[in-house]
Amino acid sequence: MNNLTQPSNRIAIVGRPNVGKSTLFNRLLGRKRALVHNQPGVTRDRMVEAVEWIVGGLTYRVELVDTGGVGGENFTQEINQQVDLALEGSQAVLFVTDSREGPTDADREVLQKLRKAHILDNQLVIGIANKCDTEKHEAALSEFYSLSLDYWLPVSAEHARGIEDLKDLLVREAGLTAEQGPSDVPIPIRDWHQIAIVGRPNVGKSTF
Ligand SMILES: Nc1nc2c(ncn2[C@@H]2O[C@H](COP(=O)(O)OP(=O)(O)OP(=O)(O)O)[C@@H](O)[C@H]2O)c(=O)[nH]1
Ligand SMILES: [Mg+2]
Repeated sequence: MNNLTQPSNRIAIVGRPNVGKSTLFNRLLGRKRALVHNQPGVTRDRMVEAVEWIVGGLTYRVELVDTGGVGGENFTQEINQQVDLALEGSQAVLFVTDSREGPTDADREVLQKLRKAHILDNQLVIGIANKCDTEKHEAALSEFYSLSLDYWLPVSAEHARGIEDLKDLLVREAGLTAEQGPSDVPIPIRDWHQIAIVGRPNVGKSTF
């Protein structure tokens, strides 16, 4: 956890192994904290980090929770407990899947277990069809609707696609609480045009 004070908005990221949970966690955090690897079962322990998001001109302090992949070979007691803990008190759950593989039996099994344990009863659950790196991958999205979650979003955690839409949805539907800031509310950067200053070293970019 970094030095932000007690955020009240908690969002947990769950799903079977290797679907990109930690990549999404890092992307939503804006920094690389969780280990990402192309082998399943990399995340073993729950990781909690706080971040500030600016959405619609308001600041939201959010607590993000990454979890170890559940299901299949890694459906260990230890990881299940981590997921239970992560989901406890969270306002929203991001259920991450791999859009390239479509909904798998493992996805269904994880969801079934979470539902059976009534773990998803009180939270907004957003399905994330991850690895939609290009528009063409989004065609697979409708296949996921049979999993009956509140929402499904096409996202590429690796290439930062769909991330702003996800934050907008979370703020709108999960009832996240904005900071009570009077006049110091920052203006969201994405409403402005951004200009990058580039050039070879020592030509005065920073002075400019
Ligand atoms: N093409 C593509 N690959 C991705 C994307 N997000 C994650 N990956 C890759 O998927 C693999 C698994 O990513 P992780 O973030 O470690 O997955 P995880 O769900 O945290 O895995 P576990 O911790 O093992 O459960 C890595 O090789 C990532 O680079 C994405 O949006 N597009
Ligand atoms: Mg991980």
